[in-house]
Amino acid sequence: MITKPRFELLIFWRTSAGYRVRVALGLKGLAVTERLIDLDAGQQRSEAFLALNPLGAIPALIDRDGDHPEVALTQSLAILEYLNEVAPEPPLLPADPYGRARVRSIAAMLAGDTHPFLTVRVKQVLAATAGFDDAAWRTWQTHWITTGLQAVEKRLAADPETGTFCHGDQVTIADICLASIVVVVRVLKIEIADIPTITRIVARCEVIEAFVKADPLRQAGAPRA
Ligand SMILES: N[C@@H](CCC(=O)N[C@@H](CS)C(=O)NCC(=O)O)C(=O)O
Repeated sequence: MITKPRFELLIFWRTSAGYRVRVALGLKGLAVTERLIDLDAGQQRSEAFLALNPLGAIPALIDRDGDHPEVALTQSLAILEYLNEVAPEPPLLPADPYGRARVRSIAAMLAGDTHPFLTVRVKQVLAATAGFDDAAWRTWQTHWITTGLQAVEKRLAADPETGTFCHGDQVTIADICLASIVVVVRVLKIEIADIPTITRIVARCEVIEAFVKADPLRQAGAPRA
């Protein structure tokens, strides 16, 4: 009998938040099937998807063997914490409270205070209400990515807790969030100056198989170079 993988991930090829979950599942060696939600076709606002996530955003994750297989988990940071609890190895958070707070804070700078400005729904409102064309949207995206990454760079470069990765020498949720913004920068072909620490850390992440396999440009539906 063929059994289905434990997890089902609702996702698109080009998604920073979904990339985070792909990486975490890969790091933990968890089997997953993917269900495509085409953001370009607006499927995130279909009635069926809104029933799973009323915000109309991916990723959403179903844990078929979890306590609530009928519910789709949403919000990438909550999903990463969930995966870290149901599959503790390798840990994606430090063992000490200060370390966990530092990692969650860096993750929030990226996933909470940088990424949302770059989303399709923000683009659509700016186009409809402020007359944004493609050039204005690109200026907007470049501004918010630069602001977020340069703030994280300052923080990482100045802090002795920064090691091979954002926090010491183990991959944490902070590294996953950092790489999730850098891969979007690459897809958008935007150059961000003065981020040497980030560049070093992400290069180190990107020799790890789970990061390589989650690369948006390797997913089904991605444009061919
Ligand atoms: N805070 C959410 C953000 C989710 C999000 O905005 N996802 C984007 C793709 S990266 C999306 O679904 N956008 C669709 C839209 O804005 O219409 C998370 O971390 O999961």
